[in-house]
Amino acid sequence: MSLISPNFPIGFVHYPEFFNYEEQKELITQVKLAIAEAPFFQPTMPRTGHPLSVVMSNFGPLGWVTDKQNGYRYERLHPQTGRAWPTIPATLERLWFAVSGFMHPPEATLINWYRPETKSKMGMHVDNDENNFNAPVVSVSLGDPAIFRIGGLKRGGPTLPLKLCSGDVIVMGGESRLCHHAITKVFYGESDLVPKGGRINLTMRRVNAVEA
Ligand code: MD3
Ligand code: FE
Repeated sequence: MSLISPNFPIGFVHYPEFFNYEEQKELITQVKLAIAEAPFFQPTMPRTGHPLSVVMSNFGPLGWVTDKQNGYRYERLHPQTGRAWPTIPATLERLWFAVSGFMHPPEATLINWYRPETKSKMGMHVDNDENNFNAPVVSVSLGDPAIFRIGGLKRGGPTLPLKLCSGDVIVMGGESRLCHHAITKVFYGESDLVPKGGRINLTMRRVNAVEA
């Protein structure tokens, strides 16, 4: 079932429990395999070098990275191992074609781990490091539930909350694609899905324009 809220920006769709528990376990297995090849790294803010509260890795031909020196960008190689990112699991690629309405494959799947030890959250931001805003962003939530908040195109306006639970999928297309959003709270310790606890979010994106 998909839910479209009348108060949310046009193009935002929520699929509560798109993946059942067994499928969620399988996705966690895929994440563990990927992390063995491409370990979680600590992203840091451009210029200040201040650490983000989540740790990250990626699947796909491109991975989103950030550090003090070079800031937010997509890279083909892991910042520490210098190796290519693991390929996007078939289950996620199938999800993309099922819900994105975009005929070209995703190029990047960011893996965010919200750790219980650091009580990770994510501040208000816009995803605009891509060169293709025609494609939506597709995200999968796994593990502890969280409060996601979405605002408008401009910073500082009103925001609306949505609780994201394990197995939920959200699609941010249309006008929602460039809206501000944040993870303001994680209910740590509620789920036993993630081996070391916390919440894993997988965010699939198209980075480059589609060639003619
Ligand atoms: C809404 N991740 O990685 S869900 C991110 O749960 C990010 O880890 C959050 O924001 C998380 O950038 C939020 C995904 C999400 C991604 C892109 C969006 C929500 C969005 C773009 C526009 C509006
Ligand atoms: Fe985001």
